Amino acid sequence: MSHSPRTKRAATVAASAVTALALAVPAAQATPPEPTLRDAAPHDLEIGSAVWGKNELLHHDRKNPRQFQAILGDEFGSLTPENDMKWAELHPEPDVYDFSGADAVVAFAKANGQEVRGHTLLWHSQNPEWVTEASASWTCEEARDVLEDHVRTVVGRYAGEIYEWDVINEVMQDDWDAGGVRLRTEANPFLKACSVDPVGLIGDVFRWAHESDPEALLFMNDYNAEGINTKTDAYYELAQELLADGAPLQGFGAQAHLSLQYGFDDSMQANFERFADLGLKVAVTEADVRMPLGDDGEPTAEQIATQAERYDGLLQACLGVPACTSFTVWGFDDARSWVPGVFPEGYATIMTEDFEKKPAYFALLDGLTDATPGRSPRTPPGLNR
Ligand code: 9MR
Repeated sequence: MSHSPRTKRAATVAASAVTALALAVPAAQATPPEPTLRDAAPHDLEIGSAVWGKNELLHHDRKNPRQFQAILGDEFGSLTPENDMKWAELHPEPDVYDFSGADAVVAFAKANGQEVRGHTLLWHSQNPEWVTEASASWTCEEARDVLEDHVRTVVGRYAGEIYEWDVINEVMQDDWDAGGVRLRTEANPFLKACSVDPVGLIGDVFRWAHESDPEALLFMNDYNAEGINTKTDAYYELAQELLADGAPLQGFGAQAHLSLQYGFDDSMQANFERFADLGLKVAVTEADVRMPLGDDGEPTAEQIATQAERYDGLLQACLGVPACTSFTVWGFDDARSWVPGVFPEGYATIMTEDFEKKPAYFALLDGLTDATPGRSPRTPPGLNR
């Protein structure tokens, strides 16, 4: 499947909607359809959302599933399976794969003319029990075999259907972890088994993925990776090492899980630029902006306004770098956000539980609308990047 030129939502959808409206009401009273994020986005930038295929597309676990799906299809040009392509979901037993959730996301995307970001192939979290148990005694050779089989099976199955893959996720420790910023050779079972040469293993994971789907852009991805800091310095070094070794690394993703408890790192665009200067694409892969809420569970007016500014700051850093190919929010409504389950914070997404658009939504819409050729450094339509 060819990914370019990127198709904006089929004009026929809008046309048929207009026809239906015209039949229903006199033309003078017909209101034009509201603009959407995907329609406002520059032609060389995908605006995406995470979606949990098993819960939201197959089983409809949460409220207003029809409205949720309508918005998901209308507003976004790209989908990331929030959990469906992780090991625990996809590969629950050594010889058992369950593609149901992932297939549902890919099918929904196809039906709605959307791209899919694959997430993720090598991570220390959400691994099935059999991996955790077996890894205690793995040799590096055994770990490599298990990983190679998984990568080739999964990437091969969706070859041609995925435009970007988060190949490695959160492989770097944080400042505050024991040992500081360095590869997670303890928490990640595969890197642990191959701790003698973890970079060699990572390079091979990129090679296996590339051989299985030569069209997909292959990314490294992490949180706390927005600005220039010790963690992104380590990624910058890792990227150079992998590229020098000929590994098909093609992108750097900053997750962008922000909280209003902390400031905004103004070095984000400069960080993206240094990775772009290495020849990589860059992306905002999991944006949300959470905040501590009052006793009534509500944000203040000031928090709501600051949240909109933060979303805009993330978007502008991406828009300012032509190599930024996608901007994905980690879910678009508060009812489905991962945040309240994990933090005593909330209100992290761009729409309320009832799909009311927040100022953060309009900040994104305005930012995308303004990013037309001539008013931003993005490539004019028709020119190859
Ligand atoms: O949103 C995901 C949530 O439903 C899962 O329970 C959680 C498990 O770790 O993973 C969440 O997604 C994470 C993503 O895969 C990687 N970056 C951090 C995201 C939020 O935790």
